[in-house]
Amino acid sequence: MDEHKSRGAAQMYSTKTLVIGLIIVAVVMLVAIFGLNPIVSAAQALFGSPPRSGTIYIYQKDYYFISNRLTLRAGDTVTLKIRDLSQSHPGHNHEFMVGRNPNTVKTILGTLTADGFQTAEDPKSDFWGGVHVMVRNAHGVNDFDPGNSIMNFIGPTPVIDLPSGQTKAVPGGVGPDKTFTDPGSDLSPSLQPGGGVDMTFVVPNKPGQWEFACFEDHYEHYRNGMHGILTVLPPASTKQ
Ligand SMILES: [Cu+2]
Repeated sequence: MDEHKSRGAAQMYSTKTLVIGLIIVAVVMLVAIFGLNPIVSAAQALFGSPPRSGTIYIYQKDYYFISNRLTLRAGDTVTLKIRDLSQSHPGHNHEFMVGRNPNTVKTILGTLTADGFQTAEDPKSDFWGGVHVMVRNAHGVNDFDPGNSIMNFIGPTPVIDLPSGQTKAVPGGVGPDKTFTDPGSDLSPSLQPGGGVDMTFVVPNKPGQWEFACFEDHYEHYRNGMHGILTVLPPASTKQ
Protein backbone atom coordinates (compact mmCIF):
# COMPACT_ATOMS: atom_id res chain seq x y z
CA MET A 1 0.00 0.00 0.00
CA ASP A 2 2.80 2.34 1.01
CA GLU A 3 4.72 1.32 -2.06
CA HIS A 4 1.64 2.05 -4.23
CA LYS A 5 1.29 5.53 -2.66
CA SER A 6 4.90 6.45 -3.18
CA ARG A 7 4.76 5.21 -6.78
CA GLY A 8 1.70 7.44 -7.35
CA ALA A 9 3.48 10.41 -5.80
CA ALA A 10 6.51 9.76 -7.96
CA GLN A 11 4.27 9.63 -11.03
CA MET A 12 2.57 12.91 -10.10
CA TYR A 13 5.93 14.50 -9.40
CA SER A 14 7.32 13.41 -12.74
CA THR A 15 4.21 14.66 -14.62
CA LYS A 16 4.50 18.05 -12.91
CA THR A 17 8.21 18.19 -13.72
CA LEU A 18 7.48 17.31 -17.33
CA VAL A 19 4.84 20.07 -17.68
CA ILE A 20 7.12 22.70 -16.09
CA GLY A 21 9.96 21.49 -18.31
CA LEU A 22 7.78 21.77 -21.42
CA ILE A 23 6.69 25.31 -20.47
CA ILE A 24 10.32 26.37 -19.98
CA VAL A 25 11.29 24.84 -23.33
CA ALA A 26 8.31 26.60 -25.04
CA VAL A 27 9.25 29.99 -23.54
CA VAL A 28 12.91 29.56 -24.52
CA MET A 29 11.87 28.61 -28.06
CA LEU A 30 9.49 31.60 -28.36
CA VAL A 31 12.22 33.99 -27.16
CA ALA A 32 14.71 32.36 -29.56
CA ILE A 33 12.33 32.69 -32.51
CA PHE A 34 10.74 36.10 -31.86
CA GLY A 35 13.16 37.83 -29.47
CA LEU A 36 12.27 39.09 -26.00
CA ASN A 37 10.65 42.45 -26.80
CA PRO A 38 7.62 41.26 -28.82
CA ILE A 39 6.86 38.67 -26.14
CA VAL A 40 7.10 41.25 -23.34
CA SER A 41 4.91 43.63 -25.41
CA ALA A 42 2.36 40.86 -26.03
CA ALA A 43 2.28 39.99 -22.32
CA GLN A 44 1.83 43.67 -21.42
CA ALA A 45 -0.98 44.00 -23.98
CA LEU A 46 -2.69 40.96 -22.46
CA PHE A 47 -2.16 41.60 -18.77
CA GLY A 48 -1.41 45.35 -18.67
CA SER A 49 1.68 46.85 -17.09
CA PRO A 50 1.84 48.46 -13.65
CA PRO A 51 1.41 52.26 -13.56
CA ARG A 52 4.56 54.33 -13.30
CA SER A 53 4.97 57.69 -11.62
CA GLY A 54 7.78 60.07 -10.74
CA THR A 55 10.55 60.41 -13.29
CA ILE A 56 10.16 58.43 -16.51
CA TYR A 57 12.63 58.51 -19.37
CA ILE A 58 11.35 58.14 -22.92
CA TYR A 59 14.04 57.63 -25.52
CA GLN A 60 13.54 58.41 -29.18
CA LYS A 61 15.40 56.26 -31.67
CA ASP A 62 15.14 55.77 -35.46
CA TYR A 63 12.19 55.04 -35.63
CA TYR A 64 10.79 53.84 -32.34
CA PHE A 65 10.35 54.77 -28.70
CA ILE A 66 11.90 53.10 -25.67
CA SER A 67 9.66 52.21 -23.99
CA ASN A 68 6.80 51.94 -26.46
CA ARG A 69 4.33 51.11 -23.65
CA LEU A 70 3.54 53.41 -20.79
CA THR A 71 0.90 53.09 -18.08
CA LEU A 72 0.07 56.09 -15.89
CA ARG A 73 -2.54 56.65 -13.21
CA ALA A 74 -4.77 59.74 -13.30
CA GLY A 75 -3.88 62.10 -10.47
CA ASP A 76 -0.22 61.03 -10.24
CA THR A 77 2.50 63.60 -10.82
CA VAL A 78 4.97 62.50 -13.45
CA THR A 79 8.01 63.99 -15.14
CA LEU A 80 8.55 62.70 -18.65
CA LYS A 81 12.18 63.12 -19.63
CA ILE A 82 12.14 62.87 -23.39
CA ARG A 83 15.48 62.42 -25.10
CA ASP A 84 16.29 62.23 -28.81
CA LEU A 85 18.88 59.48 -29.15
CA SER A 86 18.85 59.38 -32.95
CA GLN A 87 21.79 57.26 -34.01
CA SER A 88 21.68 58.04 -37.75
CA HIS A 89 24.19 60.22 -39.63
CA PRO A 90 22.92 62.85 -39.98
CA GLY A 91 20.59 62.42 -37.02
CA HIS A 92 16.83 62.87 -37.05
CA ASN A 93 14.57 65.29 -35.25
CA HIS A 94 11.85 63.54 -33.27
CA GLU A 95 8.54 64.61 -31.76
CA PHE A 96 6.45 63.41 -28.86
CA MET A 97 2.68 63.81 -29.32
CA VAL A 98 -0.14 62.16 -27.37
CA GLY A 99 -3.63 61.65 -28.76
CA ARG A 100 -6.13 59.36 -30.41
CA ASN A 101 -6.90 58.77 -34.07
CA PRO A 102 -4.05 60.01 -36.22
CA ASN A 103 -5.12 62.29 -39.06
CA THR A 104 -5.27 60.59 -42.42
CA VAL A 105 -4.69 61.58 -46.00
CA LYS A 106 -5.95 59.90 -49.17
CA THR A 107 -3.19 58.98 -51.58
CA ILE A 108 -2.94 56.84 -54.71
CA LEU A 109 -1.68 54.12 -52.35
CA GLY A 110 -4.85 54.37 -50.25
CA THR A 111 -5.55 56.12 -46.96
CA LEU A 112 -2.37 56.78 -44.99
CA THR A 113 -1.64 58.46 -41.69
CA ALA A 114 -0.85 62.16 -41.79
CA ASP A 115 0.36 64.69 -39.29
CA GLY A 116 -0.95 64.74 -35.72
CA PHE A 117 -4.00 63.42 -33.90
CA GLN A 118 -7.66 64.27 -34.51
CA THR A 119 -8.20 64.67 -30.76
CA ALA A 120 -6.04 67.83 -30.78
CA GLU A 121 -8.78 69.76 -32.59
CA ASP A 122 -10.97 69.83 -29.49
CA PRO A 123 -9.21 70.67 -26.19
CA LYS A 124 -11.88 68.68 -24.30
CA SER A 125 -11.03 65.49 -26.15
CA ASP A 126 -7.28 66.09 -26.11
CA PHE A 127 -5.06 64.43 -23.51
CA TRP A 128 -3.33 67.77 -22.87
CA GLY A 129 -6.44 69.95 -22.82
CA GLY A 130 -6.30 72.18 -19.71
CA VAL A 131 -3.28 70.33 -18.30
CA HIS A 132 -0.60 72.47 -16.62
CA VAL A 133 2.77 71.38 -17.95
CA MET A 134 6.03 72.66 -16.47
CA VAL A 135 8.96 72.33 -18.85
CA ARG A 136 12.50 72.23 -17.54
CA ASN A 137 15.91 71.41 -18.97
CA ALA A 138 14.92 72.21 -22.57
CA HIS A 139 17.97 71.71 -24.78
CA GLY A 140 18.42 70.94 -28.45
CA VAL A 141 14.77 71.79 -29.12
CA ASN A 142 13.86 72.58 -32.71
CA ASP A 143 10.53 74.11 -31.70
CA PHE A 144 7.88 73.44 -29.09
CA ASP A 145 4.13 73.70 -29.61
CA PRO A 146 2.30 73.91 -26.26
CA GLY A 147 -0.89 72.69 -27.96
CA ASN A 148 -3.96 72.64 -25.71
CA SER A 149 -1.88 72.54 -22.53
CA ILE A 150 -1.14 75.47 -20.26
CA MET A 151 2.62 75.48 -20.43
CA ASN A 152 5.29 77.16 -18.35
CA PHE A 153 9.02 77.06 -18.79
CA ILE A 154 11.75 77.15 -16.18
CA GLY A 155 15.25 77.78 -17.45
CA PRO A 156 16.23 78.09 -21.10
CA THR A 157 13.19 78.44 -23.31
CA PRO A 158 13.06 76.96 -26.79
CA VAL A 159 11.36 78.50 -29.80
CA ILE A 160 7.67 78.24 -29.00
CA ASP A 161 4.96 77.69 -31.61
CA LEU A 162 2.10 80.09 -31.07
CA PRO A 163 -1.40 80.27 -32.57
CA SER A 164 -1.70 81.15 -36.25
CA GLY A 165 1.55 79.37 -37.05
CA GLN A 166 3.81 82.03 -35.58
CA THR A 167 6.82 81.09 -33.56
CA LYS A 168 8.41 83.01 -30.77
CA ALA A 169 11.89 82.78 -29.33
CA VAL A 170 12.12 83.83 -25.71
CA PRO A 171 15.82 84.18 -24.95
CA GLY A 172 16.89 83.67 -21.38
CA GLY A 173 13.71 81.94 -20.27
CA VAL A 174 10.30 83.19 -19.21
CA GLY A 175 9.84 81.82 -15.70
CA PRO A 176 6.93 79.98 -14.16
CA ASP A 177 4.55 82.96 -14.17
CA LYS A 178 4.22 83.10 -17.98
CA THR A 179 2.04 80.55 -19.70
CA PHE A 180 1.71 79.49 -23.33
CA THR A 181 -1.11 77.70 -25.10
CA ASP A 182 -2.03 77.02 -28.72
CA PRO A 183 -5.66 75.81 -28.77
CA GLY A 184 -6.54 73.24 -31.40
CA SER A 185 -3.09 71.84 -31.98
CA ASP A 186 -1.00 68.97 -30.66
CA LEU A 187 1.41 69.54 -27.81
CA SER A 188 4.67 68.73 -29.51
CA PRO A 189 8.29 69.22 -28.65
CA SER A 190 10.40 68.66 -31.75
CA LEU A 191 13.84 67.61 -30.56
CA GLN A 192 17.15 67.65 -32.38
CA PRO A 193 19.53 64.69 -32.05
CA GLY A 194 20.93 64.86 -28.53
CA GLY A 195 18.15 67.22 -27.44
CA GLY A 196 15.64 66.78 -24.66
CA VAL A 197 12.91 68.25 -22.47
CA ASP A 198 11.53 67.40 -19.04
CA MET A 199 7.75 67.82 -18.79
CA THR A 200 6.15 67.69 -15.32
CA PHE A 201 2.36 67.39 -15.04
CA VAL A 202 -0.47 65.73 -13.16
CA VAL A 203 -1.88 62.90 -15.27
CA PRO A 204 -5.34 64.11 -16.37
CA ASN A 205 -8.43 62.11 -15.45
CA LYS A 206 -8.91 60.84 -19.00
CA PRO A 207 -8.69 57.08 -18.59
CA GLY A 208 -8.31 54.66 -21.44
CA GLN A 209 -5.88 53.99 -24.19
CA TRP A 210 -3.94 56.77 -25.89
CA GLU A 211 -1.20 56.76 -28.44
CA PHE A 212 2.10 58.62 -28.39
CA ALA A 213 3.87 59.24 -31.65
CA CYS A 214 6.31 61.11 -33.83
CA PHE A 215 5.16 62.40 -37.22
CA GLU A 216 8.44 63.90 -38.44
CA ASP A 217 9.64 63.73 -42.05
CA HIS A 218 6.15 64.05 -43.54
CA TYR A 219 4.75 61.39 -41.19
CA GLU A 220 7.33 58.80 -42.32
CA HIS A 221 8.46 58.24 -38.72
CA TYR A 222 4.93 57.28 -37.69
CA ARG A 223 4.48 55.03 -40.69
CA ASN A 224 7.81 53.38 -39.90
CA GLY A 225 6.57 52.41 -36.46
CA MET A 226 7.44 55.39 -34.28
CA HIS A 227 4.41 55.18 -32.01
CA GLY A 228 3.53 53.58 -28.69
CA ILE A 229 0.61 53.00 -26.36
CA LEU A 230 -0.14 55.12 -23.31
CA THR A 231 -2.68 53.59 -20.94
CA VAL A 232 -4.25 55.92 -18.38
CA LEU A 233 -5.79 54.17 -15.38
CA PRO A 234 -8.61 55.78 -13.36
CA PRO A 235 -7.47 57.69 -10.27
CA ALA A 236 -6.68 55.67 -7.17
CA SER A 237 -9.72 55.34 -4.91
CA THR A 238 -9.78 57.90 -2.12
CA LYS A 239 -11.79 55.49 0.09
CA GLN A 240 -9.74 53.87 2.83
CU1 LIG B 1 10.63 60.70 -35.19
